[in-house]
Amino acid sequence: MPKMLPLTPATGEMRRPRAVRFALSLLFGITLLAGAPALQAEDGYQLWLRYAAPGAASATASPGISQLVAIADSPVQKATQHELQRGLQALSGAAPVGAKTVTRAGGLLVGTPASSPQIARLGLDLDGLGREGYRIRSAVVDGHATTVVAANEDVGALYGAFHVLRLLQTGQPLRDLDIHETPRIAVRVLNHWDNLDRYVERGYAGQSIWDWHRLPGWLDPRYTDYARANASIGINGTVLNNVNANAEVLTPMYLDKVAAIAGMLRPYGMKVYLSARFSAPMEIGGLATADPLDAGVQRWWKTKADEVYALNPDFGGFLVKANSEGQPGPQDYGRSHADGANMLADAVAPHGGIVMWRAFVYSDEEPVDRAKQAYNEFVPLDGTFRDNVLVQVKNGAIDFQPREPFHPLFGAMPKTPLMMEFQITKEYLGFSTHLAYKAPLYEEVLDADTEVQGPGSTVARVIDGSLDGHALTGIAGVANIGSDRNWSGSHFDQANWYAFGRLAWNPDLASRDIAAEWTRMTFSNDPAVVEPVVGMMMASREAVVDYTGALGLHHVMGRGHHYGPGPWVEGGPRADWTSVYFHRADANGIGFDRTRRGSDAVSQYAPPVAEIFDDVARTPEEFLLWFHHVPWNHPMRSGRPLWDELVLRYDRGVGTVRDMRATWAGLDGRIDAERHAQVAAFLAIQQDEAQWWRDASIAYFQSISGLPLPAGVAPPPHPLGYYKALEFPHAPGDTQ
Ligand code: GCV
Repeated sequence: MPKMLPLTPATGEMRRPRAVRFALSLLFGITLLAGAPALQAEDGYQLWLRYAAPGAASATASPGISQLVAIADSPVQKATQHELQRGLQALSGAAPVGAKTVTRAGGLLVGTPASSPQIARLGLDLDGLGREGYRIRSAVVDGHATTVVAANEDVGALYGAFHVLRLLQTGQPLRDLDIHETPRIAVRVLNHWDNLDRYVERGYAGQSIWDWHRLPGWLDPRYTDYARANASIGINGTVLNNVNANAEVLTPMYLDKVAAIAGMLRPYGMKVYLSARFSAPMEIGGLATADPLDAGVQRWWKTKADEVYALNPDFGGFLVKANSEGQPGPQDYGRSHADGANMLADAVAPHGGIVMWRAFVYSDEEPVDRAKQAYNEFVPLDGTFRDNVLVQVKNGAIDFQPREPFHPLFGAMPKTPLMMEFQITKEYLGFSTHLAYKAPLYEEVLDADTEVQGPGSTVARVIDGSLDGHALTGIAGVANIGSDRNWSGSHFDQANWYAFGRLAWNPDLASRDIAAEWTRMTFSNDPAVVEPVVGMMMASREAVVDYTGALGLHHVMGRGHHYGPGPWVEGGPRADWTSVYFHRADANGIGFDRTRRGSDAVSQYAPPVAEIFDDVARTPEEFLLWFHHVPWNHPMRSGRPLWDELVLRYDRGVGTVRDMRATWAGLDGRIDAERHAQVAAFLAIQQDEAQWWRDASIAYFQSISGLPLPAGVAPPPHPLGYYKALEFPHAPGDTQ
């Protein structure tokens, strides 16, 4: 056995004897605290990595850990060891090292066969785990019951270490384990819509965490905590800047700053990517064109890529928003999206980089339904992209609405790897003050069946590459992270970051299980907390759908800032930025006819799905007004006419928020006061705003339908004009 060292902070490494440089052993007494720990003020900074003792119920279930052997030579190994040291030390609470449990308790051995002779001797089968996978196995090592975390590469061991910490935090026993984990999707990235002046587009959590002005001289320790949090859920990359990109990020001054951030994220298995502005060769390169078929432009990008990689050898690649919402792109020169993507792909290919080319494109000059445009533009290009290009597709065809049917591109481009783009930030689900747990939304889309190759051709199988045999696979989440102390603007919005990472690793996980796991680590393992909190979370997204507009209504929010209701929004620069374009309400009925008799968007889906969406009787009611224009008295499955059903959904949404608020109030004393108070205050805001959405929407749609409210339903307290006159010139997150 390697020599035992006392439990010391990370700085103790300096004094390690040379003989044990490759392997550090630490003695831990993990006596999980009996009973609920005393509640301490918490500000949410620790996220789900609080490493609070899981409580009495769990203490007996876990044998604890007496000894840690974690290799600590490479930066990734050091990060792993630091995290284990930090986690195990915190989880041991106030128990003295050498407490009774220590002598009989097991150990933890973490590493790879290459870095640990002990792991090599175990001869565990690590085939199929790849670079990032790991195995956790209960074994007897040198006569001691041991939990072994073994991987082919250091980063796999890091992920495995976080898995063990998760088991401990959630009070699960470390015995009889034989866990194999590999990520189902290769590129698991956050997309920061962060500008270089630290303004975050659609950000509701303060400024950008990237302190560009002080970089590279000041390396905020927060970057390490960011990387720890991401690694703990398997996120392996981040796009630092907004897709509405500023070319300056590609200048030498900023590339130095980018390399400094990359250096802090690298030990946690994270790569850095940049959003590239297509016209950069003109704006910062002095060229007269950005035409992707121009030899000078191609040379410029190759040289730029060489410069980026010289500073940052494992740079991930570029993300591009082109010819969308005013951004420059290849179509400015009569070229296709494939021409543009391939030019950039050729520039990064020699360095192993990739290009993530967004399919979020639409033009108001295009007379067809906005929901059809991405499909129309991209499907003809299938098979023409380079091997290192991923086409990044939003989960739905409009724009991160509280509910959308899955994007028809999924399954329609079998020769091209499509990556998923989810929004973690809540542009359309109440910013950071509304409690809306988005994992059920993600799950609904991932589980949706495209039927392109028969039943079971789920969106998850499109993006994990298994349906069409792609090895390059990806998923992106538009980050909700900012400079706020609690990272995400609200405590519950941390759950959306967490859930995104967990589903990116394994799209088959259930949103309820993820909610329970997160709640245990973030708040408490006490069932009297876990059950009600998970209940609130699981009801929350549907509540938002209900009070903002159910039954397939979409894009009915305030103009520009997207804060609050705006079903009356019309006119302005383009029709497809208005609400009336999408709900099409008139005296006879409501909804967008996307059937074969209407815009025919249904035909972009595989025939079995198209048949269902085309048939008003078979379309799921949650998508009714997405695909059909129906009369106000359309009979619903409840037996009620559509108008009554819609009104009752608004009321139901407000009612769910009222219930969530009462549930949370009942948790007073079981959650630390600081976090409890902020959540309570935000729920009060949410209740007021849910009521506002409900009142304003009913006032507007009643002015169109001319119908009375169902019996017992309260009329909106103000006339429609009152709601229409409200203005919010400084609402956060708007486009600059
Ligand atoms: C980054 C929506 C948002 C924009 C965003 C755009 C996109 O339109 O409102 O802020 O721009 O989507 O995804 O590119």
